[in-house]
Amino acid sequence: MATKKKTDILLDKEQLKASIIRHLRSTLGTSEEKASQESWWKATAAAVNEQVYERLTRTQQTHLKQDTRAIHYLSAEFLMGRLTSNNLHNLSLYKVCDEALADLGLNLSDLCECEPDMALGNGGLGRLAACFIDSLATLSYPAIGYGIHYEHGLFRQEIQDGRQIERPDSWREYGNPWEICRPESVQEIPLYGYVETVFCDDGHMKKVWHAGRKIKGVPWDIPVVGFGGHTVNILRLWESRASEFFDWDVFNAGGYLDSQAEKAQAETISKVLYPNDETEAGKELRLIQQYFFCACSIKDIMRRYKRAHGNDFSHFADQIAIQLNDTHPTIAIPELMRVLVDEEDLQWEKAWDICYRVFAYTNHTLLPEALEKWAVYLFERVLPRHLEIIYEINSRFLSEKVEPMWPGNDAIKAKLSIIEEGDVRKVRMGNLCVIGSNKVNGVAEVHSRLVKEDLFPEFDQIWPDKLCNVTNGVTPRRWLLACNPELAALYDEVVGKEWPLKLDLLRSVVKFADDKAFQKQFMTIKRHNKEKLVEVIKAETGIDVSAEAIFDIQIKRLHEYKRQQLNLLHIMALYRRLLADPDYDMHPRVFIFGSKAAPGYKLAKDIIYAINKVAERVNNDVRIKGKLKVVFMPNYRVSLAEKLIPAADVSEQISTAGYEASGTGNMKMALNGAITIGTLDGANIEIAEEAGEENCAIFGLTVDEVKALKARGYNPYDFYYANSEIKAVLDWFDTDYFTPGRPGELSSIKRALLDGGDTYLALADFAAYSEAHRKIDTWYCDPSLWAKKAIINSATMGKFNSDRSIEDYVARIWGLKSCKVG
Ligand code: NBG
Repeated sequence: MATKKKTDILLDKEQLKASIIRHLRSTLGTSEEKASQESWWKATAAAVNEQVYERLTRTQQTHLKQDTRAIHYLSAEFLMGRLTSNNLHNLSLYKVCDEALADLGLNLSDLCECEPDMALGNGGLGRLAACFIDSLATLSYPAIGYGIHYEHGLFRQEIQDGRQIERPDSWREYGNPWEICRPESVQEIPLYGYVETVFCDDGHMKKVWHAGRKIKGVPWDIPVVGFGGHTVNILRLWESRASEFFDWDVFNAGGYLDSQAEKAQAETISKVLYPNDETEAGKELRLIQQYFFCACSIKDIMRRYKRAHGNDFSHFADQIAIQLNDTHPTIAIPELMRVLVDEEDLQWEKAWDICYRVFAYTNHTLLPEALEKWAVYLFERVLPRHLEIIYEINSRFLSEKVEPMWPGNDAIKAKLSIIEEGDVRKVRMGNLCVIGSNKVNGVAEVHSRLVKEDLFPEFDQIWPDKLCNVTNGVTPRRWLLACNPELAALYDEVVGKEWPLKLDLLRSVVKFADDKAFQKQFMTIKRHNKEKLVEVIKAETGIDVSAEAIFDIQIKRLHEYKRQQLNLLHIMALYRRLLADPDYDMHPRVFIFGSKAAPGYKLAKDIIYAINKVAERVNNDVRIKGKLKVVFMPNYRVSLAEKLIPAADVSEQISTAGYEASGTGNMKMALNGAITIGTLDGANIEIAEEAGEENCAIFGLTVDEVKALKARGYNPYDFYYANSEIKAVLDWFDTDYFTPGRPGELSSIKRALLDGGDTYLALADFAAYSEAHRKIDTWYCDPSLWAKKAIINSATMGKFNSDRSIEDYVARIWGLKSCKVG
């Protein structure tokens, strides 16, 4: 028998069983007789961790020895979801574990349900970061994710009488077996205070920041297991604690908040994730949160660099790449400048050269309200030295780059300046990011084009090679292998077991798209997934739906630009048609929503309420013979997405063209065999290119048409008066048809669509959307045609593997070498 290599998975079923029982007793302090499901889950995680830690150590030793360039991914959000099944799959231990637990009378998927989601993110941006660190480890790149160890992740959503209620999410109330505290790497972070100019003995001038407070940053490491289990990188999340440090002189001189409040503030920094993904919170706390995790991370990066290179910074930019995931970590740029200039005594030019080579920035949205700006007075108080550094960066930028290109042009200077003038002067974090980064990327082709043409055209003129594209991707390990085991097994059989690494291999399945036997296999799997979802829907909402129906799913944050309201208008229109003619020709359809609204976003919450009220009425109306059902799944999150996505027939991707930077749910649903009904926006365009436009239901205004319509002057009343169905549906909102005895409760939606100007052109796209739905219906009524389209969609999504995105980042931005762990 061949001897096992060091990297082989060492555990067999008996060993794993023994390890789980050992941990149940010695780590959890319980016994087989008494143990709860939760204890069994934790014991299982502990047993798996024996493998994980061993590989983690080996990875770290290898990286230290090889001393290769590493990527540091700074992100305020990492939406990790659950880790148990993911880690088991990536270690190739899932099957063994399943069998081991079955022997013990337990069920692995039940145990996985004990794990709370790590919901340390809002939506696409945070989930993308999670997919990226999975891919980085899978591809053996030295990488570390840096973020915030929020005590409470995104709120838990309850629905009461149709309305969203926010409840705190306490994901680690009873401990999380996948994280390790690292007190040996605690950092101290300064805040507030003042800056002093001192003259050194050698005559040069130096700035000294006397902090008013210091906050302790405690790192928690989450191992990130690459597929195949060779590389285990880490995600390092910082938790804030009050530090003993307190400067009475500064405190007395400044007359700041009382000391108790400041202590509480120290611990508040990592308490909650801001539940806005596309609006500015405008709070001091948020700026401090950003600075806190960036400063901790820069210190950590410095410590590790110095361990290998001492005070010789000439290799810094060769060794270190830092990616800024959106503008949230922008403050890392002036922080690195501060450390290099003030603490390491580097010349400004030298330090700037390093910074510029180290940083790159990803833009995730064009929505102006999401491009962060912080009041100058806030900076002055919280980060006085950083403000000086920002001024210096700005003045050099304006005189060295802008003035030579547009001599004497004050308008351009005002536009490109990091400082926005006005009643309240502001720091524009987006401009700072572009000026301080060597590359700036958008997240889908069309988005990157708009970043160049509309958002940063002058920056593109100054640096023609800086702005680029890296289309998003998703990890096929979580979003196919783990969440859709039957389809994964079918692909194993047909294309071999390499596809989770080389998703392009699925393309060879296209040749079976017409094969009746294969169609049957494929659609039987979809049917099973739908049947499982029927149970989940019943358990979560009490609503009965039939797996016979088309499952039409829209899952994403609630935002007007994503246009859940358009979906709702169409549902109401279908309902009207059915009421007018109960034999109206349509295949039974279940519309499923999953969505959280930012707590302060009133209209978004009204839309959730309206969906639920329409659902109540529609679902209980016997006249329509069950042809239409509407389901709002409460508390949409990663683990729920894993159940919804494999069961989707239709994927709703209906944003106003030009507004959805990319989307990633669109990729996941298509990969699992759903057909996209979508606009030519974000990654939908590339999905349609890959799958073929004939296999998607593309509709609506294009980016250029949206711009043209807006330029002409869009009047939603034109559509209201011209289209009797639109008028009838909108007028319905003013009645009490859906809210008996309470007319007008849903009127805010009509108002936003008419008097509010319908910013996102829902009425303009309604007719085309409705037409696209008819097309979907016709296709579905031809099972073989539908199966063919579904198969082609799934088989052609190879491009949207996040491994491909990472390879693009490596080639276009980071210049890393992979580092195999033996
Ligand atoms: C989101 C976009 C999505 C995109 C993700 C990941 C923000 C600010 N942006 O379209 O809205 O898929 O980022 O890039 O959350």
